[in-house]
Amino acid sequence: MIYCVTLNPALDYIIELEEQLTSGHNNRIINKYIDVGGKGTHVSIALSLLGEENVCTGISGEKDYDLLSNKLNEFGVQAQFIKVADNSVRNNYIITSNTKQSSYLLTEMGITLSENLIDELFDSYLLEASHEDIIIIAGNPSNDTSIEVFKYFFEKAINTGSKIAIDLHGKYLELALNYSVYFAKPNQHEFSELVGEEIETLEDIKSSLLYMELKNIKHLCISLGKRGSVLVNKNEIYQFDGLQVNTKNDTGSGDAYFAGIIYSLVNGLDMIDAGKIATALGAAKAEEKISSGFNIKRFNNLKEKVKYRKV
Ligand code: TA6
Repeated sequence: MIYCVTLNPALDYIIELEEQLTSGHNNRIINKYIDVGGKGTHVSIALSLLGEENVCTGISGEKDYDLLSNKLNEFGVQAQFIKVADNSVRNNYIITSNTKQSSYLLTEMGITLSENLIDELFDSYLLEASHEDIIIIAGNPSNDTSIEVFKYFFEKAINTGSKIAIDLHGKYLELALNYSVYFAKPNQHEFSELVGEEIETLEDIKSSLLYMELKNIKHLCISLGKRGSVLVNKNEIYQFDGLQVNTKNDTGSGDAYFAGIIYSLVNGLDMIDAGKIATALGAAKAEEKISSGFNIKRFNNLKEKVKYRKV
């Protein structure tokens, strides 16, 4: 089973502007949408759209949970979260415009986790996780969740024996990489921070592979933003160019990409197929106005357009 864990889910309030957001201007709103927010939730939606069964779980505020759950149901995903009384699902705000520019993302803090909540999560929804399973931890806990509580969570996940796939950043990513992880997807800046030097070129990436060995990361992706991505495993590196598409909202593209890698790994596909699928999913998501999902026909069309090379 694949468990998609979101430690700080959200509702995304998407505001579509007539023009690119400009300070000092009257920025006219032409549309508004409410969608699922949070990274693990998006990975779960993408895997479900690809027909890959998974459990969408985590720890959520109780207020507005029904709205989050109903939005997930629209994609055929059943929400199975621990609900925390006297807390709300956080609201994130995304400002987009039909100008192919990247969106603006404004995120609320969310709920503070505790060891008791972590125990409740494992006892309720991760009890059966074992060495045959994958636990995806996508999205940080709220910033005011202590690193000790996150460590408590992460060690419980490791101790299930499941393969651990992470999309984390900052201190939480750093902590996670003290353990053996199955898949990690830092961006170029995060990877530079992790290896302690500026990673600019593919040569820099090649020379830093020792880091990956040392850190025992089985599969590594380094996202390079508009320049696409690099996929690395033991002794192979492939670079995949980004796709030029009619970007409506790039929020959630990284989550769709992540789901593409997981889908490929669980289906035994090689790195080339994995990179093409992930890149096409991220691009197809960017063509949607909301934060979740993608057009499956468009994804299949884009998949064959992905350019790549062995490094
Ligand atoms: O990756 C997209 C997204 O999940 C948005 O839906 C928005 O909710 C934001 O990222 C949440 O990111 P965070 O790292 O705060 O969990």
